[in-house]
Amino acid sequence: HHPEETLVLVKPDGVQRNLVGEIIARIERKGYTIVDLKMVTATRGMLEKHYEEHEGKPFFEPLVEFMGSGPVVAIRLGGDRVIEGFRALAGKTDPTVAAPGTIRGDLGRDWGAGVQKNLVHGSDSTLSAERELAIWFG
Ligand code: DAT
Ligand code: MG
Repeated sequence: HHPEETLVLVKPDGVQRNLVGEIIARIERKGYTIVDLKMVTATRGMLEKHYEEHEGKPFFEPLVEFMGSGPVVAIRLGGDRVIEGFRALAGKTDPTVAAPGTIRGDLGRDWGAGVQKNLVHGSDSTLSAERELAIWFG
């Protein structure tokens, strides 16, 4: 049992680029615990819920389409302050400017679709983590 849990997704670009092992290795080296893990192709319904805070924004539709374009790896990750800690490991949303040393900064770049292909998702608060873990792990 962990004091805090977060939802991590390796997005379709991470799976397609064979970076699942690299990303999981970084999470494990940091010391967090993989509590549960699965590969899943998300339904539109799941993605609309997952990204409900972004509904109505110009990038919402392409984001939902991209996230459903192939399988993702969903991870229930545990550890003290893991929500904040994984966000730090992931780096800034835009991989072009994400700091070297972070997942997005080391492994990501702009592939012509703006900041959409940024390899990973991590919940941004305890409330989001609870809500998102329910969507992906029931
Ligand atoms: P994060 O994934 O760092 O929490 P977010 O919650 O603001 O970022 O946005 C969710 C995802 O939506 C993000 O990973 C990539 C995409 N996105 C965010 N801002 C965008 C923008 N201005 N243009 C295109 N895609 C964007
Ligand atoms: Mg977010």
